[in-house]
Amino acid sequence: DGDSLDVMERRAYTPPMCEVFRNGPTALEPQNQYRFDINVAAREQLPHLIENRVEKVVTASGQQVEGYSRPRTIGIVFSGGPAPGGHNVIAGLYDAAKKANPENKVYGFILGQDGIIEGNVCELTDERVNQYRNLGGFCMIKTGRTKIDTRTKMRLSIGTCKKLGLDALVVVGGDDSNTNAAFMAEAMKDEGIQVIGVPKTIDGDIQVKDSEGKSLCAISFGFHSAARSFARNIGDLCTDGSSDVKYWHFCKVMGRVASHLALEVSLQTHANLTLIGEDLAEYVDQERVEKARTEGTVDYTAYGMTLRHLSRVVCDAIVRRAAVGKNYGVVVIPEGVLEFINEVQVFIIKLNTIISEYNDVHDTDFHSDFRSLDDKLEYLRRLVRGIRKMGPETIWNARDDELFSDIPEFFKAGLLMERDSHGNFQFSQVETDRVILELVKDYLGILKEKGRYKVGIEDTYFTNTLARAGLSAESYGPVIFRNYGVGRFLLVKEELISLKTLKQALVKAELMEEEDPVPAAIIKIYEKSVPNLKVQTHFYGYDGRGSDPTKFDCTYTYNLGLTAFSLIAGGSTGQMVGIRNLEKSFESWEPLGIPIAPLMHLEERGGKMKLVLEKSVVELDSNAFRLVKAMREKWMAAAPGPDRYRKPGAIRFRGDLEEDKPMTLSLNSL
Ligand code: FBP
Repeated sequence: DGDSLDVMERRAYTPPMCEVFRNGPTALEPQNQYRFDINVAAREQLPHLIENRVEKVVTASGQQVEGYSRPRTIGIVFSGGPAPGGHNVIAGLYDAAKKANPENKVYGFILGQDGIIEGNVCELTDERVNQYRNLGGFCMIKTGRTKIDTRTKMRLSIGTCKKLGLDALVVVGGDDSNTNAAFMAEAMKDEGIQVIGVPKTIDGDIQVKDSEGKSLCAISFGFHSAARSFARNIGDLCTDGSSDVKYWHFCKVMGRVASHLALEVSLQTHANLTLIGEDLAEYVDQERVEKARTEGTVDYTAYGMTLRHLSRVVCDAIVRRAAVGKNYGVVVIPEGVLEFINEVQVFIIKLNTIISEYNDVHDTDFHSDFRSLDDKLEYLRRLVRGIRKMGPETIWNARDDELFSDIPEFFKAGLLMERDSHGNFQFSQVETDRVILELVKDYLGILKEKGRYKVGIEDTYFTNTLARAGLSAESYGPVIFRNYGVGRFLLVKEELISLKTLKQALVKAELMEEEDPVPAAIIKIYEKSVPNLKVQTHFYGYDGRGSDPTKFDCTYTYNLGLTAFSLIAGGSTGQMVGIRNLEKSFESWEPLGIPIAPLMHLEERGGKMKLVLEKSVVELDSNAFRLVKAMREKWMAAAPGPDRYRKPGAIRFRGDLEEDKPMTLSLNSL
């Protein structure tokens, strides 16, 4: 049917199983050495799950063997964005279930949680599962973003599960979906239905440590494959860019909040500049802090980076590279970078609160009542005019309105866009790269006028010749060299008048005769020498989410599926599957059950504080970040000489694999 050899090879491949799964039936052993700081709200809202312990999958003995093999009916659902490896979670669960008892049934809910609410389900068969082994996407049963967050939805879901006679439900999802899994486990406990979560998300922001920093789940599945896919494309752009040397490539990479994917791409490609949101948030304007200190005040605005400052960081890279003749390069921008910019964050929170208050007061939906951007803006203006005050004080004041009116229209529309079902701001729908690019262009214009953005010298041979003519690169400004007739090269300065100076210098250096005319080619090159920023923008996200999994993700997810069955057979609920020691060799991998409830904390969502699984963001003292920081100058390559790009190449399924796990994972475990 036209499938490629790669696809056929993938389907036929069975990933290796952790040792404990090779030894027959399994049981669970509580691991009391792991402790968590428990949130009071989690204790109140999830009372049946809060005492759950970490559980290790071990070989079963005695009566445990019988319990493991008793017949079971299990449901599985994908929730949220796709991530490479999801099909292998199903394959692992299915294989383990059928091996434990051929009578076991596994159902797949179609289109995410909607499938549970509406009873849209199919029984999984060998044929169906085999078709998707080791292949990307969530195509087998599709996915969705609906959240089971009302009593009615919960009642309908319990109804579906009972009708199917489910013993257990496996939810494959990100932080919000695992949060939802915990609430479902709590609600379904009395019905005797177990709920198990599986840590999925290309964002890589489910990383679990206990309160003493012992790692239980170092990364969510899908991260490695998506990062490799992005890195391959961005690596190719580095090659293209340094070939025709005319474009700056602005690459936005997915990752709703945390910059893990951008960090991994940076390590994989050595792009010239990678913004890391968590790093920008830590920025302190020392000059302003000092100024305030001498005045005996505190300047809160000196902490954290502004949008304008961020654009200057990018401009600095462009200007510095141009100065050595490299008016091209590659910038990696994490999708969620704006989350770390104070002024944007303030807008997002204020707007979330306003929308949520509006919905509560009117018992309606803000986005349905105000469909166009103009209508939404008019509502905000009415708040300023005091027609509708929010709470004791107006949350949207004249200053907010003034600042907001400065923002480009498309960005305003982005900030006022509907939040997702979990109350998250939808960063992937905002053209973050465009927001930054507009500001960069503005500032570069200013720098160009001041003569600080100029294309410089790139060849030391010519630099030396220039020196012989009594001109240093520094004093002379932007020059371009080409092998044209006169004196083997021509030099051009930004202003036409400089041609005279140039000629004088060349004559003095006996590289040109006084009576020689200034060739027309000089004029042509002069035109070229005025720098002109040419930018191509790219978004890497949905493509990487749909890529086929790396060997690492194939093996990881297959074993997650096997572990999910062991947790079910061992009687767990409200646990998330995890594998410890992922950073070590496969022989050391240790399948676990991790309690979800103790990992939760309160977070602002849609203007309200909600109990959710805590996301992990890039730690600035991690080895991976420290390495990227230390290499920044080198990878920026704002000096004469070659760029330092690294070619990560395509995701390969066969042959020796150069690097078999995320670099961030390996570095952070050193
Ligand atoms: P999950 O957290 O569900 O895995 O999704 C992650 C993600 O891919 C983000 O990186 C991105 O911001 C978002 O989904 C895009 O969502 P949508 O698919 O709704 O456009």
